[in-house]
Amino acid sequence: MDKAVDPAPMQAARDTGSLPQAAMDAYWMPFTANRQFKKAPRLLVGAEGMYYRDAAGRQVLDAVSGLWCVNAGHARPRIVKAIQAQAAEMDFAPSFQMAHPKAFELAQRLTALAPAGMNQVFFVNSGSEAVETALKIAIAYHRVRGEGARTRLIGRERGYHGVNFGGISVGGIVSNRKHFGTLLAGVDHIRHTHDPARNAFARGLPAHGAEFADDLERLVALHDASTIAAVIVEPVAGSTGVLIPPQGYLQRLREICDRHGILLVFDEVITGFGRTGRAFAAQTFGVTPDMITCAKGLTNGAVPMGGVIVRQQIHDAFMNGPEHLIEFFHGYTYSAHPLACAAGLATLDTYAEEGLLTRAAELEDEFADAVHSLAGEPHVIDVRNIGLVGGIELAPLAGQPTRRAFDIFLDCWQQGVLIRTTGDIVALSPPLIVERAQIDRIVQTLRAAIRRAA
Ligand code: PXG
Ligand code: PLP
Repeated sequence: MDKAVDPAPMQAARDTGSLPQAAMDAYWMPFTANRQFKKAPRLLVGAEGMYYRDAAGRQVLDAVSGLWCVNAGHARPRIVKAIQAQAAEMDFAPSFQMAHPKAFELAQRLTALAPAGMNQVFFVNSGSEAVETALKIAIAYHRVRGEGARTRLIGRERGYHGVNFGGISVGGIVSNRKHFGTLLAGVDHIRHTHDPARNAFARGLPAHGAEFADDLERLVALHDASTIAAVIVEPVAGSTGVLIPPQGYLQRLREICDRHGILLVFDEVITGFGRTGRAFAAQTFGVTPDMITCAKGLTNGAVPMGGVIVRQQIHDAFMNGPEHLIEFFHGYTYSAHPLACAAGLATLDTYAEEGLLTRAAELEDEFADAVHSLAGEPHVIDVRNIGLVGGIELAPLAGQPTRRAFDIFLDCWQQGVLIRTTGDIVALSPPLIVERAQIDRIVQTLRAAIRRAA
């Protein structure tokens, strides 16, 4: 049977601002209400700086850095040129038993941004792969040191660590887990840190809840430390709806891990590259983990890439045995892809030249004032902020959870502002180049949408 193929969906989109139904059939969209979307598609066709252009030619202010990744804003010329030049010079280089110079250069530049002692990086292609890689490094690390019984992995309720099996196993978002069977064995979770009864409308780090870290002691008592390889947490939980760590919480988690020989992994896929006011949230909070997973902002979202930044001594523990043998049986075809490395180098140059990795700290107070001005609007039950991240939690519409926030998302889109919602929480995370007037426009658009919402 012949399959009808629309010859030029892009042209159709340009001409009509939309796509014929048939042209949308074959694409099974990720994390999307597919049927609803295809009835009223929201199509982006261009991007520059703080703005997207949609298929109807409208400018849309990007209040979420795409998906938390375009930290330097869109289509930055330096990054565009670097990708174009690399594609022409060398499209691909195998990364197993071979390498290209930019991979080493990017590893050096990236680890230079990381906390002291974190001098090694393993390249992957996404945050999800970074998480799988970190979990595997943790288990294998204990094994090469003769502690092969340390295989248990600990995550946290409401955590998001991507969508692969390891990541959803340590993750704590029910809808991402419940469809997929028994997941990875030997995983447990500490409790989440959300405590609106004590912390609602806190600015920055909430005052209460350092003791939630002690939940790790409960799991140590239950499983014994000798069976636990690692704990993985997001320093700021993003996907679940912007949960800021209580004051002292991450320090306490670090202390408990140290006491019991457990590795601490910070999943900085969202918090990395300036989102909280320093290169990494580890630096913002003054807590150094054993591994940092990153992705997204590493290439400004322009080419898929992730990495696991690892303490020197963890890497060194693998460098044993005969030198002709592979030390770590892991890697991806596209690890350290030349286009990604070129994009990464140009991205780090852009961050450095424009001071973007600390810009969120400079704007933090004004951004906090702006988002906290939404307290008191209808349905708003909490506002949270850190760096250039804001979370606005709404009371759900009775009997229709997520509906209110999604309607607000659609309203903002119609008004030309792209926000992000998860459950009934609105998340804001604009590119780090955002101007003050744009912060005002984002918040005023959101305010009007909240007031209009059912
Ligand atoms: N860890 C964390 C902490 C993340 O936030 C991943 C891992 C997975 O990364 P990849 O590149 O495999 O998607 C993420 C990704 C949202 C949203 O709006 C968040 C993410 C991705 C898409 C949407 O909350 N986080
Ligand atoms: N599946 C098959 C059959 C493969 O040959 C490979 C890689 O060679 C993979 C999956 C993994 O692909 P990637 O390295 O891009 O993750």
